[in-house]
Amino acid sequence: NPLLMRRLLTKELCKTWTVKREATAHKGDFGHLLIIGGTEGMAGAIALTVKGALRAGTGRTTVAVPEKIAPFVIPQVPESMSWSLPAPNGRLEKSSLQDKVFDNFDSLVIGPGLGRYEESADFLEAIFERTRAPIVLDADALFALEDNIELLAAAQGPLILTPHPGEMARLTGLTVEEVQKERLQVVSHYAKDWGVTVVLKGARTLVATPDGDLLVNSSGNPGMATAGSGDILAGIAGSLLAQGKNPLESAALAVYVHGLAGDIAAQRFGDIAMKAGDIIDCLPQAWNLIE
Ligand code: NPW
Ligand code: AMP
Ligand code: MG
Repeated sequence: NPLLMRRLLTKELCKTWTVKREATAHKGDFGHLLIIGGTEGMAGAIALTVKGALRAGTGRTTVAVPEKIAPFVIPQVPESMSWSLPAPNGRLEKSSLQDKVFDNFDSLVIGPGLGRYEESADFLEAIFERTRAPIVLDADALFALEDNIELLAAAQGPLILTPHPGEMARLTGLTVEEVQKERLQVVSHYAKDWGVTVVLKGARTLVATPDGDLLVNSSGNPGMATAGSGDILAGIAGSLLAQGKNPLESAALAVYVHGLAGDIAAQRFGDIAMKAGDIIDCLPQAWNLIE
């Protein structure tokens, strides 16, 4: 019974999980994250994901985008390295990966602004074949899994899925209303069934693991119901995976700090005016409260 296993995700819990930096630390100690996504018309989504990751302590970040949007994404994130990938018709597909080697990455994020294409499922599978690193699947990577959920089994390392209720409904075949009515049961059931960590977003975001852990977030506010909000969360979670945190801690700490940054942004700008970029700008203050 998931209701018996649930815990409140609080600042005190998160304080036990933050990554401590030794005086002699170097960037190699904090992992290398590869972020893949973006398409024409959604260059902003992938930029927000990278910015979220950069404000979560990753040692090194590489962003991989279709060549057409690379000139618009890369200048926004000078701290990140980049791959400008060939993308026929602007779509990332299997052949876009060429002979790229994935061995040096400690974690991946796939999906923000990726677009919804027939080629996307094969693209995902080709990435799964190339790496054992843990992966965050968000946004259009989740769309590619609709009717292809068995593809999850092809991943060689642990997965974190970060659906909003609409994406969870698509993944499960339930309606949004059914997902929302039984959020705790639904997220716990599918985390076990799929063997992955599932973050069901929205007011009181839930984090469920395959072995039955269930956390209920206590941070966040409706000002975060704005475009790009979730793209940032995916970057933070990927960053924590790169830093060696396990999927539960990465997902939960990302959810909490993202919500806390959202709460600070709502205080500063108001829940009407705040935009996703404000959540990024408030991440430093949020981390300072958790450390
Ligand atoms: P509705 O609207 O209420 O009927 P989609 P997306 C539902 C990129 N972005 N509770 C909603 O239902 C992303 O990265 C780019 C209940 C609707 O059916 C993706 O790649 C940006 N229902 C791509 O856009 C900024 C909810 O889900 C559906 C719900 C598509 O992602 C924006 C909408 O979701 C965006 O991040 C909730 N809490 N939340 C950029 N600047 O480049 C959602 N729904 O169709 O999955 O589309 O989330 O916008
Ligand atoms: P996405 O729909 O992918 O952009 O993700 C939206 C993000 O904003 C998720 O992290 C949600 O948990 C958060 N969010 C959206 N609406 C609310 C709300 N009413 N209360 C708290 N957090 C929210
Ligand atoms: Mg999203």
